[in-house]
Amino acid sequence: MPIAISPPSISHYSYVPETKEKLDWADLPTIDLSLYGTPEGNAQLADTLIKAVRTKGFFYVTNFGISQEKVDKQFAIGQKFYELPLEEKLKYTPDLENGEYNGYRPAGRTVHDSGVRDRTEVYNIPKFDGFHPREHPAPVADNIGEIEEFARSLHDKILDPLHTLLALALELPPDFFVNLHKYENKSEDHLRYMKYSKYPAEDIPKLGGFYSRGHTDLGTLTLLFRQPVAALQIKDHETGEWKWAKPLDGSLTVNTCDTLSFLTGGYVKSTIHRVSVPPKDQQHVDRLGLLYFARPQNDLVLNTIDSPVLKREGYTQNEFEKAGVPVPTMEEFTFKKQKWQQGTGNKGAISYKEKEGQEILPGFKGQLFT
Ligand SMILES: O=C(O)CCC(=O)C(=O)O
Ligand SMILES: [Fe+2]
Repeated sequence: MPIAISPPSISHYSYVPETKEKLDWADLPTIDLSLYGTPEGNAQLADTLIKAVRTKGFFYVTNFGISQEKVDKQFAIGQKFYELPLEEKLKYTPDLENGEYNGYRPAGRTVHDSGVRDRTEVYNIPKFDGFHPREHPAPVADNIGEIEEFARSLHDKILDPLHTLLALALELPPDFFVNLHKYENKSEDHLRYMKYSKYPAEDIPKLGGFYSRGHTDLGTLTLLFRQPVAALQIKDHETGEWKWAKPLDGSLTVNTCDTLSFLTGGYVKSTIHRVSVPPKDQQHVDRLGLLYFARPQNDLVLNTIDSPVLKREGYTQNEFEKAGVPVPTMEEFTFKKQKWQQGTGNKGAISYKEKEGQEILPGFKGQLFT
């Protein structure tokens, strides 16, 4: 019988070599999901997880049960997408000024202090929950079944276990967070292919050291797949020091985000991270990223949850509640923060300085960090 071979162009992705430089790497805890599923394993992992998110805000996840081949295929699809001509990609740009974010975001909308523009492109693919129908260009449309399967597997194999562990750590019913993130409920989760194009050597000194400024993400958890160009840096909650996130084989990195901080009254902090200029031996390559942004259902009102741990520890009010302002729903918060992140005030491009400190909602300001 003939063997079906898929075209090499889409099934293959070559990773660039890792840096040889000695960087100040973060020492991050690991959630080994091969231990998940027994009462003892879950108790141990829940303890590691809550300590990780309260101290570092970032952790590795290993043994999550999705093959490297499936991950590589997603990078390959992302790469094919970015090879499309700009005019083709621009056909998929949503109303970024008003907080729409699924589809294509071109580079050049943010201006560094020196006047040099960013070189970061984003393609976001919404959750396949029936509420977000979208047209996609060929490299994505031709593989949409596999993309859906991959996105759903992230939910089942990674997010559900992490959400269960988090509920255990907060002494809540185990399905508490799983139920707020049900795949069939309308939410603004998305899968992202992200490309940071290399800069001409003469522009690198004009970047102030960063491809993008320090920020927090807006959802509950962000999953970042391993890619070898060192650039992601994390601000340690305890020491305030910036450390590099090391690309570890067979792992993904996870960070906690704004919504989890709201829901836990600040007990779990939203992690500050930034994208640095890569080390010298990697400045000549493009950096392709694969990410998944998890968010609870849109109609959730973002009040602090009722947890025995939070009560005992005194984390019973988030910033909205403390300020006595209306507490937004997830949908309201998402679109307002996306608008702040992506909007340029209809000018086409905006500086970091102009964005810093703008009010997103009463009780919550947009912050950028260096
Ligand atoms: O590319 C990275 O490593 C991080 C990207 C990031 O922080 C984001 O897209 O929110
Ligand atoms: Fe981020």
